[in-house]
Amino acid sequence: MVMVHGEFNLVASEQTGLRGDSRSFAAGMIMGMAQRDLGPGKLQLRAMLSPDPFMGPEGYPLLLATGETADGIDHLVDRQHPHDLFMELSASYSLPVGDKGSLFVYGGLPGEPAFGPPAFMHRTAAMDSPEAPISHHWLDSTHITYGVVTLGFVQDRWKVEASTLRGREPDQQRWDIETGDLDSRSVRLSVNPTDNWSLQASWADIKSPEALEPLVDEERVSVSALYGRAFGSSGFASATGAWARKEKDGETLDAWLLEGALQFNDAWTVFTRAEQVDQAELAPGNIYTVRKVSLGMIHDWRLSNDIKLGVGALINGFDIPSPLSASYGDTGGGMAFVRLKIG
Ligand SMILES: [Cu+2]
Repeated sequence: MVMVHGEFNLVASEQTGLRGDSRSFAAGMIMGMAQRDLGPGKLQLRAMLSPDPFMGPEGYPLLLATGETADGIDHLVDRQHPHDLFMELSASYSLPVGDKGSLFVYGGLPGEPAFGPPAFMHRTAAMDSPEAPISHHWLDSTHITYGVVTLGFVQDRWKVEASTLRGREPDQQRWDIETGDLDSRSVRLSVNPTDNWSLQASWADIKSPEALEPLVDEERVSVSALYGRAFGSSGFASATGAWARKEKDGETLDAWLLEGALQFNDAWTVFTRAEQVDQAELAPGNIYTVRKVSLGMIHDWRLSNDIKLGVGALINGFDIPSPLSASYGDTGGGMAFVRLKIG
């Protein structure tokens, strides 16, 4: 079996205030998956590529977002970093065990270790929004990890996994493949109590994630719940609730996320997200709890069975405490976008 899926967004983004900026960019991904029986089990190969490197090393403006670097010298602040060209190149092999169980091994260069909810671009409640969450570096930024091996066991509705991984985040060279020791680890327990719910709790011990702070290690914990069900004849309703904690340099930093999407029918989808993050990088030396909400919609036109063209927009609201708020001025923002969805 072979499957291909692609999604491309052309986005015009504006973030207002003293630390805002505006720019247009292309984002998205193309994903291919192949699966076949091999011996007593199943082999799966996955490749996922992103056009993000074309944005340039500084990514796009996103107030209150931090993480990674554009030049290897300064932290990216109030911007979302571009993703690497290779988001995933992985192989996995799973072996049935007993009646409802299976044992699997997964390796990726890059790949996604067993930590957190699915990355935002793969969550049903988030995938219609072209905007990255500001909680990305708490919940799901490990989705591109250059070197990961995971061993997992599935029993009916339960799954337990353990990963060994390279802790360092991708560097500012977005076109290459990086290597290094698998110096970090994570574990995750997941359960789908009903067909509508998917819950997970996970923990990670990450060695030297940031190139600019090589002596700082991080411990992360996350808990999340995903909900989904059909809506009307062709729509869906979906939601994510997540919390994560980062322990770093003696500091405890929490992030909360709630997001939802409602597809009324084949044409109309509304989506929303609310986040609260304890941010230590917006004003070095201080921790501020900042909040953001987004609300958007998209209208799709079906061009063929497998291809949809959509036009959408979203608006942002920010809540920034003083005295930090003085450096931001009058914040606001939004995006307008055109999307091509294939497969
Ligand atoms: Cu990411």
